[in-house]
Amino acid sequence: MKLLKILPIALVSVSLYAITPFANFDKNNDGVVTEDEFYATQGENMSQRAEQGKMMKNASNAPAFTDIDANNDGEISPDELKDFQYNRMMNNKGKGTNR
Ligand SMILES: [Ca+2]
Ligand SMILES: [Ca+2]
Repeated sequence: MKLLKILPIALVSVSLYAITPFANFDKNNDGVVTEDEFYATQGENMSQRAEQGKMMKNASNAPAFTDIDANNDGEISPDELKDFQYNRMMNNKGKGTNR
């Protein structure tokens, strides 16, 4: 039953970004996420998981700020985050890992 071992990893990598709400990223509540806020939140998520003893197998898969900032204005809007999370979910479902 290899599937049982693979599944939790897939769930973790999806949940990390699919479930993190915009408000978690937007530390100062100004309605946009800056690069600093983005990486600060990402760092918190990763260190939390490291503390729980789950090393980040998917750390290298972590999205870059520029992946989410679709219009390259240096800020992530709620829509940009939503689109990114949606696309990521679709990619995970449809293609799986094809590296
Ligand atoms: Ca902000
Ligand atoms: Ca933007």
